[in-house]
Amino acid sequence: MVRFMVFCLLALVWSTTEISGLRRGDFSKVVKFPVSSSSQFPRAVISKSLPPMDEFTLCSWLKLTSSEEREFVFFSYAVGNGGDSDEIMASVNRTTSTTELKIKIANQLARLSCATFTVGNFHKVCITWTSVKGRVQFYVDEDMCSAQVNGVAVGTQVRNGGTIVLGQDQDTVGGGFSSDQSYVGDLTQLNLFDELLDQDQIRRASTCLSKTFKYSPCCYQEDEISGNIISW
Ligand SMILES: *[C@@H]1O[C@H](CO)[C@@H](O)[C@H](O)[C@H]1NC(C)=O
Ligand SMILES: [Ca+2]
Repeated sequence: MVRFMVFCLLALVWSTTEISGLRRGDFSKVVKFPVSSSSQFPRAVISKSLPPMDEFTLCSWLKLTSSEEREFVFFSYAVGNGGDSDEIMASVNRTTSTTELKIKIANQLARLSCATFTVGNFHKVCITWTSVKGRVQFYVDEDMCSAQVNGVAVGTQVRNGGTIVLGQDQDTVGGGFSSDQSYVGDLTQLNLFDELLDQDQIRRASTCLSKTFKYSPCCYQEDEISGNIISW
């Protein structure tokens, strides 16, 4: 068990590394995003094309290690050519009084303040969206964060063929980064499903069902489910 944990805690620092074929059990368990003032660094690009999606569930373990009051973008997927073409952008936004989770889908924003998300600890964050009524739900650890948000990108589809970047916001496809939106901390087990997971499935999606390691990012269990689009 100890060896397994050590293996899990091995970390890599990426700058402009291309990550291909993320799979469960890969060496690259945790990506560390150190503090940087460069607008280019740190970031990681996943070479993976997404299908068009009219609903999705995005889950990731996040440990934000900065208490700066600003936005920290952990996932961005951009399609098209130029402009602020956020097809999907997910972030944590900290202020003195709140920590909110944000997602932009087709450039439309949903945000929710989630008291259970704290700096310096690993949390499993899941965000679901469906084009039906444009409903967005945020989950931290095993619980849904208060109310759902409606009216986000109603009746639209997330387009295929874009580029996924972890740890930075793309204002253009594969570029347009800014240091004041960069993610600072650890990120692991990012899973993307082109389906709307329900509460029970959310619990099983990269959730450590093992009691001992409940809030550790490294505890795969038999009945855990992983993303059919991105599986880490
Ligand atoms: C962060 O949250 C605050 C408070 O809700 C808000 O005023 C601010 O615009 C947000 N920043 C971003 C980048 O969304
Ligand atoms: Ca930006």
